[in-house]
Amino acid sequence: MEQKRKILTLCVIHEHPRVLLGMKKRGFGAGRWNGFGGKLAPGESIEDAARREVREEAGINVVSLEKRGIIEFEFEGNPEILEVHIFHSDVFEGIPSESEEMKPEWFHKDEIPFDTMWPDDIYWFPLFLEGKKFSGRFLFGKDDTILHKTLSETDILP
Ligand code: 6OG
Repeated sequence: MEQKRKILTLCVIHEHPRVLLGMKKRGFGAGRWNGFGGKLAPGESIEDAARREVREEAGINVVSLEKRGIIEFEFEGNPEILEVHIFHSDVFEGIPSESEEMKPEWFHKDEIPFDTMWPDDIYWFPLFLEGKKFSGRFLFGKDDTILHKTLSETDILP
């Protein structure tokens, strides 16, 4: 079966010891807290898409931006691969504000609401908060349960 790959961005603002997450109000992942991000516009670089999505969804401009991870997500029975590029930012301009898609809120790093996040987040967030780089792959089954996962630290990310 041919596998279709879709590139997505995900940016978490980490102003130690707090992180900015958004409650997704509609679409894929609605009802979950997550970083800010989405699909690339035609001709757009991954980093430019990450900046644009944070601006559109949280109303702020990221000044620092560092890629920290790439995770591939697959859903059983669906040939599509979601390749999510995860970014860290600790300097930004503006005040986070609610958009049509996301309601931003700060969380202390020890009180991240993993119960209402994608189930993969609990595995990679600790690496992210420690400043590590990582790559991995998650296969989800029915009810978004994790059927298979690989996750490892890496020095190089494309
Ligand atoms: P739109 O399709 O709304 O962007 N995303 C995921 N994030 C986490 N933490 N876990 C997943 O496991 C994810 N799958 C997708 C990427 C969707 C946003 O959700 C992220 C994008 O930031 C399956 O444009």
